[in-house]
Amino acid sequence: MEETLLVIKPDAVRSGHIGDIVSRLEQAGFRITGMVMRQLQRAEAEEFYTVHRGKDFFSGLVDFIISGPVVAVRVSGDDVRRRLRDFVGATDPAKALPGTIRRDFGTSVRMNAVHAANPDEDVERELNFFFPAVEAKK
Ligand code: 3AN
Repeated sequence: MEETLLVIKPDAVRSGHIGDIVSRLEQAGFRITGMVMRQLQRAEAEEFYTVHRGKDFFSGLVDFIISGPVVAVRVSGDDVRRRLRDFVGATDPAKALPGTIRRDFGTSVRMNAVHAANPDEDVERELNFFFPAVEAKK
């Protein structure tokens, strides 16, 4: 069984879509195994998005993700890393397929409602960022 991470971004939290997004996940059969609301500090956000350091959109991305609280959701199931990415839709909401979360709740490439961990990057690192593994008992 796989685990992956979805983050409901500040735009979707502000517009009151936490429940809609969580509900859609459940209706589609995704199993939610963790959830936490956090206000990220700048240094934490820079660390979370470390793979994008140096890109022209990096500072705008960090400014946006710390502009309000986010909700991190751990999702578990067979092949969920790939399936959740499909469910979320393309980075640009205008190009995302009908019925996807970004198409319905995103408003721009930056304000695209959710982040879904990229299966080609370090999903475990992203999960640990929001859901740190409890240290094993000695
Ligand atoms: P995705 O989240 O679809 O994997 P990435 O990894 O290319 O997309 O980009 C990470 C995040 O950075 C995106 N979710 C988006 O919010 C933001 N982003 C990507 N490209 C741009 C851009 N050209 N302008 C503004 N923000 C961007």
